[in-house]
Amino acid sequence: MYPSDRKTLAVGVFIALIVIIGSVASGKNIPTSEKEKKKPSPITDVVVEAPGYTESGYTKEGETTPVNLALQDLYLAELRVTLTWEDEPPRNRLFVNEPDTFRIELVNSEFNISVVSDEVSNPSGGEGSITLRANFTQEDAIKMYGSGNWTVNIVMVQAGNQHRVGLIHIIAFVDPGNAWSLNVDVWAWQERGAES
Ligand SMILES: [Ca+2]
Ligand SMILES: [Ca+2]
Repeated sequence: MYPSDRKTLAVGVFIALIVIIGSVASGKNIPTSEKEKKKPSPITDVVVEAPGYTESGYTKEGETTPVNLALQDLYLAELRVTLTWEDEPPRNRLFVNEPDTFRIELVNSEFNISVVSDEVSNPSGGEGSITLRANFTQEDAIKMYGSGNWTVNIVMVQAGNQHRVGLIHIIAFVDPGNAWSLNVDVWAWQERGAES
């Protein structure tokens, strides 16, 4: 190999290196959002209602009943969770059944989501109700698509006992817990190609 050939080779390697370094650097400089724009989003801006859930059950005082929601096939836009309950009627007119207190939690452990309601007591002799709402951006919906980890926890905080009218501190009958109804309304970002 002649000295002049070596020089040519060295220059060639040097140019190749510049090209490689240049392409890596320009790749890094492209903002993520611009890269994403090149790929069409799987969803549109339209929000559509999806099938909801209705469940009922009974939870003892101090216990939690988890209800799993199968939402993996949706690009979630909004979840609205409503718990309703009615305390048992008192034994007779001489008794009062003190209100029961619930709390609900909407949880997705995979995405560190935990929306917790206040603790709510039913009005004496009336129906208690708690509603939790969670909204998700299109970006979040795309990230969470496919997650099967949605759970609503129904927490029976306290069941107020029955006592004789006027004798608040003397328990006549222990209230062990309460029945409830759960309703989950679901809205999702419409999938591209599903427009009617
Ligand atoms: Ca009660
Ligand atoms: Ca009760």
